[in-house]
Amino acid sequence: MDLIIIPTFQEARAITGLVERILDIPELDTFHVLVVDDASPDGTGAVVREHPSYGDRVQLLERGGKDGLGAAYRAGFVWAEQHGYDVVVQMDADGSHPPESVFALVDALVGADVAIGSRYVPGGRTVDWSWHRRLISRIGNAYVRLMLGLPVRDCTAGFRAYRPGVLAAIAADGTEASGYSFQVETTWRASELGMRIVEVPITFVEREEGASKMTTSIAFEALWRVSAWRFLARPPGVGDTPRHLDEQIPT
Ligand SMILES: Nc1nc2c(ncn2[C@@H]2O[C@H](COP(=O)(O)OP(=O)(O)OP(=O)(O)O)[C@@H](O)[C@H]2O)c(=O)[nH]1
Ligand SMILES: [Mg+2]
Repeated sequence: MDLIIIPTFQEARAITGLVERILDIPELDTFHVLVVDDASPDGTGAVVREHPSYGDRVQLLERGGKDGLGAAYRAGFVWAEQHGYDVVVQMDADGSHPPESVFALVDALVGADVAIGSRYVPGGRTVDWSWHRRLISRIGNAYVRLMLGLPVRDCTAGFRAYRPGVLAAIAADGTEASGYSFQVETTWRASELGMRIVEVPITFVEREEGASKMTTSIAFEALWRVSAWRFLARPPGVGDTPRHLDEQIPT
C-alpha cells in the first residue's frame, strides 16, 4: 500500500473535501491518507475521526500541540515506515496541491527517487496568487538555488512523492528544520545523497478556506538555516560519497 501524508493545523474546513477528492480518484486506490494534526483548536482531528473511512483508508496521527511543519512530517514519515507503506506522497491540506496530479508524481518515480510537484518548470503554474506571494516565492527559490546550488526549480514545494525506501535516508533522521524550510532541507539532502530528483509540472491553486500558517519567524528560520547550510560541505549525517545512481533506481 501507498500513503499520502497531509500535515494540518486549523484545517477543519478544508480537510474533508480534500480527503474525499483523494478517495474518489480510481488511480489512487492503493493509497491510504494519513493526517498529521497538531491538536488544532478548530477540531481538525475530530473532523478526520468522523470520516466514514477513518480507521481504514483514512488515518490520523495526533500530536500534542503546534510544533511546526518539519516536525509533523518527520513524525508522519516515521509512521509510514513503521506501517510498511511503499510510495509516500506529501501534500498540503488547503487544496493548493491538486490530488489529481498525485498519479503523475508517482508515475515519475519510475526513473527517480523523488518527484516534486513543481510550479516553476514548463507547464507548471500558480492560480490566484497575488503578485507579492509570487515575488516572495520566486526570490526565496532563487536564494535557495544560489546558496545551495540545487538542481531544482521549485525547492520550496510541499507536494512530493518518494520512492519506497528513500525517505529514511532523506528525512526521518538528521533533519533539523521545524518550519517550511524543511522542504528545502529535504531537497538539499536528497540532492547531496545523489538521489535523482525530477520535477513534474503542477497547477498550484491559492487556498480557498482557512488562513495561511506562514509567520515571520518561519520565514526567518528559512533565511538563517539556508544561509548557514551554505557553509556546510554537506548535510549533517550525509557521508561524503553519494550513492551511485545505478544502485538506487531499478531499471
Ligand atoms: N501538523 C502541522 N501542520 C502544519 C503546521 N504549519 C502548517 N501546517 C500545514 O502545512 C500545510 C501548509 O501550510 P499553509 O498555511 O498552507 O502554508 P502556505 O501554503 O505557505 O500558505 P498559504 O499559501 O497561505 O496557504 C497546511 O496543510 C497546514 O495546515 C504545523 O505546525 N503543524
Ligand atoms: Mg497553503
